[in-house]
Amino acid sequence: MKRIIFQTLTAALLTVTSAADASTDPDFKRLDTNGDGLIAWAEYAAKKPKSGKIDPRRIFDNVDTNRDGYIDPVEFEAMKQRRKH
Ligand SMILES: [Ca+2]
Ligand SMILES: [Ca+2]
Repeated sequence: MKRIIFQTLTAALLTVTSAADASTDPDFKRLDTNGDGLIAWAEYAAKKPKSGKIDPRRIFDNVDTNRDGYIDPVEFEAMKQRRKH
């Protein structure tokens, strides 16, 4: 019984640690519609963020710097940082 509680606590702590980035960002959450912590192209396209005349696919590929087809919280945060400058 105690072992199960310990494992649950460990899992909860790991979740808190990994959430200390853009995954808590309301903009990220808005785009991550299925809540798996990654923004897929389908999720991004469905929301069609305001991007002027720029092709949203190009924006997505720009943000997805490791080219795995998903925008993760680190990539999202890096994109926001770039936009500030
Ligand atoms: Ca998702
Ligand atoms: Ca990526």
